[in-house]
Amino acid sequence: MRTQVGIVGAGPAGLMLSHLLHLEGIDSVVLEARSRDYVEHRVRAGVLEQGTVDLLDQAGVGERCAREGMVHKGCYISIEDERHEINFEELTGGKHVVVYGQTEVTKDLINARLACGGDLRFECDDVAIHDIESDKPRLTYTSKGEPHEVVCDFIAGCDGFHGVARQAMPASLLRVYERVYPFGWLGILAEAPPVADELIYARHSRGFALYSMRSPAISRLYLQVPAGEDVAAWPDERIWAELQHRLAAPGWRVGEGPVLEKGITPMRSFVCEPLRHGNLFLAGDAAHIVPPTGAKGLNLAVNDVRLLAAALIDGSDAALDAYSANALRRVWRAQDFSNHMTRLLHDLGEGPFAQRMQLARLEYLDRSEAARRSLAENYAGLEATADF
Ligand code: FAS
Ligand code: PHB
Repeated sequence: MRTQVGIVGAGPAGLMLSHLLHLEGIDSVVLEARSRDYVEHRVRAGVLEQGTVDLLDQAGVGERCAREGMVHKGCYISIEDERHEINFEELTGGKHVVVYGQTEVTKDLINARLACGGDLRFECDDVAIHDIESDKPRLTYTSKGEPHEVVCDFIAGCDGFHGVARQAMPASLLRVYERVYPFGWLGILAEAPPVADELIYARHSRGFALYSMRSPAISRLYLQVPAGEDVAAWPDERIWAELQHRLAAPGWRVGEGPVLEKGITPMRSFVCEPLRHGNLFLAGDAAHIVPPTGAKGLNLAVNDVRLLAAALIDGSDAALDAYSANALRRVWRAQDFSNHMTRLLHDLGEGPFAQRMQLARLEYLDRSEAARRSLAENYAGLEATADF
């Protein structure tokens, strides 16, 4: 089998890349290890930057997001039981974010790919990457025990943090930067109509909490828990009781309901450089992980493939060479912002001085429009450009 771009992974990065290339007449094949059903129902991110929504629109896959997405002009920062709004629209001259589940973005992209004859292959086993330094890199995999090979001009590794693509980069060339946080997020999806009009990020002496949502019927909530915590230690009643504590506000209670999904996500900051070796390019979680406090994971993956698609469409050595540095510029911006939000709002376990520093930063955020504007422009998303 022959194609122009072989893509490993049918997450937001791989699917969006395949579609952007298709719109410019470039063929691609997407190899995905899991089933379509699994990929479409894997609960992850929920906040889309303006730039991500714009790109979905430009790519002709934004219609359902425009219809069902929840436009948020800001978010709340809650300190103990005091709530403060950060109004993105006022502070950024009109930008907002859209709450629309990653599951829905994935479904829309898969439908769009298949509607125009896209070559998506699910349940591919033993995907392997070969000859990335040649001008005919290859992908091999098995399907139902049958071996297959795809010969490509380029390979895009969009297979997430635990994929094979980053492992195919020569270890001697790869620079890795990592920070692991001593806590994680216990996340639940609940059949409980949201009772807040915007997300609530809560800094509380008992630990961080986040009130988010997916639709007018579904809430998405998170609690800071120690790293390595066993989800079995958190029966639903205990989760709700803790959420009520950390998200408390006068005359307001978290709306409770049946818990549909529950899981713990470890928190880390991770970047590998460079994002290209030979004809292998990395994008999304395959190359970098941000703590979800800044809601940047999905948005960074989409920004990477916006830049990678442009480079592959251009096809010149200069454009292909520039991809790594261009994408990493925004990756480090998002790393700094996500780390800042994580240190601002979590119980860091670093003692009383760190706690007072945190409260001083939160107090400054409340007092300074400049501080709020900086948070707002990073959260809503900085301008998408050819080199950033
Ligand atoms: P993805 O991981 O989404 O996709 C990679 C794909 O490659 C997967 O479908 C995988 O099955 C496939 N794959 C892996 N190995 C393969 C192989 N060997 N062969 C073939 N296919 C292979 N971000 C937020 O902003 N907010 C959140 O709340 C949030 N929650 C998250 C929760 C979890 C548990 C995780 C892991 C991430 C979360 N994120 C969140 C970040 C998330 O949104 C990612 O940034 C986003 O999924 C990145 O998209 P991709 O790079 O496409 O990687
Ligand atoms: C989510 O809705 O899942 C979500 C929102 C904001 C974050 C992280 C996760 O910062």
